[in-house]
Amino acid sequence: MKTEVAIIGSGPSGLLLGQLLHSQGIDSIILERVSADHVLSRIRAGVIEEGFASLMKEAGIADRMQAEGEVHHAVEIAVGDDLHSIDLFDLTGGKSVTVYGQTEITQDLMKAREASGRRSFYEVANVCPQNFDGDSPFVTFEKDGEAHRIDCDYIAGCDGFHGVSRPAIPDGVLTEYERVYPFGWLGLLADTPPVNFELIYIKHERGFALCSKRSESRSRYYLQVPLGEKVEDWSDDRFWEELKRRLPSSVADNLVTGPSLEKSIAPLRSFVVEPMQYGRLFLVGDAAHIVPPTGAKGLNLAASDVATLYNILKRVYQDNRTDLIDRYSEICLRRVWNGVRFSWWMTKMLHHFDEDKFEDRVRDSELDFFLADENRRRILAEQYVGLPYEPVE
Ligand code: FAS
Ligand code: PHB
Repeated sequence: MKTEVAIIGSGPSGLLLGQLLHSQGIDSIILERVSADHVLSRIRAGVIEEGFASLMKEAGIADRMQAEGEVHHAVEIAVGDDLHSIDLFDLTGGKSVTVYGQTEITQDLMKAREASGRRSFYEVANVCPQNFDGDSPFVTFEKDGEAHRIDCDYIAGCDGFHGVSRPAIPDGVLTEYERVYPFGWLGLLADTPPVNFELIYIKHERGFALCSKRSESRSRYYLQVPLGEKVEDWSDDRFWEELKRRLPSSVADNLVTGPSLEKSIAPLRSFVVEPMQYGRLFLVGDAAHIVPPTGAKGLNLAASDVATLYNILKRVYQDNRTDLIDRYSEICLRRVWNGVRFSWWMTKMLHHFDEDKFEDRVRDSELDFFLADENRRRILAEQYVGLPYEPVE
């Protein structure tokens, strides 16, 4: 088989890249290790930056997000029983975020991929990117026990943190930066009306909590739990009781509980690999970086990587601007490190760490300092709505 861009991974990064390339008449083949249903069963991100929303419009897949997504002009931070509103719209001169689940985005992208007629292979095995340090890269894989080879111009490694693309780069090329946090997030999804219209990030002595949503009838909640916790030790009742104890009293009475549709524990880490490319192989999204979800940046950073790679490849195919190929990693990493820093900062300020009391008090003081003043709240707001995408010129 031949194509212009071989894409490994059919998560949001791979699907969005494939759809944008298709909009410019550039062919791609997507390879995915699991079934489409399995990809859709993962409950992940919920907050979309304006840059991502614009990209979805450019890809022609924004209709349902515009109809069903919920635009939010503010976000709230609870410190113990005090609720602080961060007026994103006022503080950023009119910017907002959209609440629209990653599952819905992936569903919209899969539907568009099918309509585009571009080739995708699910439930493949032994995917192996090869010869990408030369001019004729290719990818081999197996499907139903049969071996296949895709000859291509470029390979996009959109295969997440546990994919094969990053490890395929020779030893000694990559530098890894990592921070593993001493806790995880226990997430619960339920068909119950959300406790609050705005999202609430809660700093509490018992641990962090987050009140989010997927719609006005479907809630998404998270509790900070120690490492090693098992989801089977958390009954729905235990989850709801613990969440209620961490909620500020002004909203606790609004909590509507119900049976969980999904419950899982996600470990928290910060991770970046440099560079994000090698020859004709590009690392995109979670294949190159991971952030703790406290800043709602994971999926949004994946989107800005896709925007950069798409804009480079568009210029390569349309204007023969092959000089831009080597700019991908440098452009992506500037925005990635801003997102990594913001996610680390929000995680550090809002979570309960068991280290020495001095660090805890310094963290309390830092959060109070930024909440206490409009100009300092603006620093938080501008990063939460997302920094601008860097143009490719
Ligand atoms: P993904 O991991 O989504 O997709 C990679 C795809 O590649 C997967 O479908 C995988 O099956 C496939 N793949 C892997 N190896 C392969 C191989 N060898 N061959 C073929 N295919 C292969 N972000 C937020 O903003 N907010 C959140 O609340 C949030 N919660 C999260 C919870 C969890 C448990 C995780 C893991 C992530 C969370 N994230 C969150 C981040 C998440 O949304 C990612 O940023 C987003 O999924 C990134 O998309 P991709 O880069 O496409 O990677
Ligand atoms: C979610 O709704 O899943 C969500 C929202 C905001 C975050 C993290 C997760 O920061």
